[in-house]
Amino acid sequence: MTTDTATDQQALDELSINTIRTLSIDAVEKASSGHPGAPMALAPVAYELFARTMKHNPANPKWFDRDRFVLSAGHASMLLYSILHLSGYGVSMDDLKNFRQILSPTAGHPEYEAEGTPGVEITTGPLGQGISNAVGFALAERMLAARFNREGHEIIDHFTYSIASDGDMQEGIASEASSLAGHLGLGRLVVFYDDNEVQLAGPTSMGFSEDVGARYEAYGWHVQNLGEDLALDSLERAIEKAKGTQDRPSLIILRTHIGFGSPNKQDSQEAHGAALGEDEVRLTKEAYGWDPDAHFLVPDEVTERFAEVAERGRRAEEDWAQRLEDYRSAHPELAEPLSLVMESKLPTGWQEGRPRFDTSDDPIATRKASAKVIQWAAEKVPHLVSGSADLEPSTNTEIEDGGSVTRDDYSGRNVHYGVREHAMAAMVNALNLHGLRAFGSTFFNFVDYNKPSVRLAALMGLGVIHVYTHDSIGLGEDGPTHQPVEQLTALRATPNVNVVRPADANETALAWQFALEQDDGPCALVLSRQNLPILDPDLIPEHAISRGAYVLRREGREAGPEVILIGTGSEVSLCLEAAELLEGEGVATRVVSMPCYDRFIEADESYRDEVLPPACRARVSVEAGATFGWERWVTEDGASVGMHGFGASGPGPELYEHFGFTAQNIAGEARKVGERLSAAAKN
Ligand SMILES: Cc1ncc(C[n+]2csc(CCOP(=O)(O)OP(=O)(O)O)c2C)c(N)n1
Ligand SMILES: [Mg+2]
Repeated sequence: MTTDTATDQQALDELSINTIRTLSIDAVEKASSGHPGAPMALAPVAYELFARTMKHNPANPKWFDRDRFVLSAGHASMLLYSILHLSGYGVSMDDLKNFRQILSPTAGHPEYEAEGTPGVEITTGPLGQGISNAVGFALAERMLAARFNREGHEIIDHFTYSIASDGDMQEGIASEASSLAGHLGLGRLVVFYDDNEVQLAGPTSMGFSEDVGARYEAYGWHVQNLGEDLALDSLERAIEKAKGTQDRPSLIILRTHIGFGSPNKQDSQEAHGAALGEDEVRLTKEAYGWDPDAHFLVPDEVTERFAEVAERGRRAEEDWAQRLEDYRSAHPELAEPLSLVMESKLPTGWQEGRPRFDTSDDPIATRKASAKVIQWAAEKVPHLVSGSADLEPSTNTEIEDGGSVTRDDYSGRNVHYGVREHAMAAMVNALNLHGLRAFGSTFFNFVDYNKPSVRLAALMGLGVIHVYTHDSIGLGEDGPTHQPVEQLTALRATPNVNVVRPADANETALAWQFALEQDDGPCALVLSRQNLPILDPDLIPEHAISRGAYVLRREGREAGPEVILIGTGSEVSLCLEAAELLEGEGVATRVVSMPCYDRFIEADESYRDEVLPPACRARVSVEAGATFGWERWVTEDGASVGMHGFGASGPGPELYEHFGFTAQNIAGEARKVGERLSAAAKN
């Protein structure tokens, strides 16, 4: 390259970077809301990644072997939208002009949807999530490489890049995930830390003074600090070094200036989360050598520059597609399992041979039944991957003979997340988005430790699964710190989550099948620690979970029930006992098992009326959790046996007595409801 062309190239790079900056500024200005400061500062990094470093094909954002990019600092969304637009992803100029408007693909924070904004790999915005998702993507890449790559066929061979801000670094989840990434030696992860010494409320010095680099070194990361040097060649050299360090994840620290180029707002929190204002925009554009009267301007040279990027990406994918064909003919036995991952699918006929438990079998905890079902599912679904936050001996979630995922061998099927529930859930989201059918597990009470990531899975419509055992006071002596009370209610209130609390081993088998079939929202499998009697499998319909509830015990008269007992999970058997007592007194009693409250809401009205005939208002719900929400099914005329405070430390069976979860008490509540209703009828 002659000096002249080098200078030309530099000028073109600079022009491209300023295009990212001004597009971001203009979009925020037009929306009168958003975050211009970070995109202005980080434009060189986005340009370096998308135009020079990353292996990606804008024409096919779903290319399987692409490098992944996660904008952990989701508030800087305009940085991503600008670079996606310029690179030729399906984000149009109109989309940029509609930044933050209803139904626009350029939402306030990047939102992933199956057929959503092209190039957005995962939803970010709640700080700390993205960097943890990036750890999950990097782990998925290694796990898939270990499964599928063969000598001379590196069919899975990509990197994960992320940009994280001060807020990301302050969040606990980032520490959890980064610690695990270091432990697992995820060398194909490259994170840029935007060390700009400013956050929303003011300078970071108000509440943040640790040495982030030293912290990441202690996690086992490779750390480089470029200071203020954001020259493209410096970035590129640092990235090359990071990529060359294959046994450790990399952190590249950049001392940037928020609101770069803005004469009055650079380095101030004022550039963080508000439009710069018309006058300041003019001054800033002038500082960039930009026409202050131009809006949403993309110079022709920049368009041409990115056309090269698109062309390079197209060729890269073409080359890979050829290699994939070669791979498939060299290893035909791997073609099918790889397709399942690439298409996030289950093998045809996988449901055959679902475990069945008999009434003559000993009572069994649903967590233990789940363990048996997991072995069956693991055999049928090769890309099923288990994991636990240090509780697999208790959640019974290990895939036997599946092996552990370690830094020396990623081919295992059990991920040991350590006591890092939040990072686990964020990583499970990414593992699933990368095609693995990964699930996490912990005690139900600790859903509070990972709920933010489960919520994002719900928002994204990801069919992730979480196994939550020790689901009530029934867990016993560990006491109220471990006994969930309000967790069922909280999860049920979260849109798009299927909360399944099976009543016995057979409902558990169905629940697993249901969970694995979900591909548009998460499923929480809420399981008991204590043993439960096995219900007659012939009484449990195939739609028991998908329709949410069913009649488990029919009343002993043609005219319909006088009383309906509605139970979930471990309380269903108690309802059956109570029904025997009531029926013995001549009260026609129906028992409804409701393993999935959420699904029952969505079931046809006619089906709901069949299960809960509107004429019968004497209804009692029984669940060892908060009663909040049960009015919906028992109506104002019914009653709810549930928890009205926290649990207590003591043996499980005694706690059940103590808190009124006995057949006698349930029957008593039903009688009271019946009496109240007949008294009202006489008045
Ligand atoms: C979990 C979470 N808490 C709070 C916020 C609101 N919020 C958005 S950005 C931000 C901090 C911004 O500081 P920094 O991360 O350094 O970004 P910068 O201003 O440097 O771009 C906060 C508190 C959030 N998005 N996520
Ligand atoms: Mg900051």
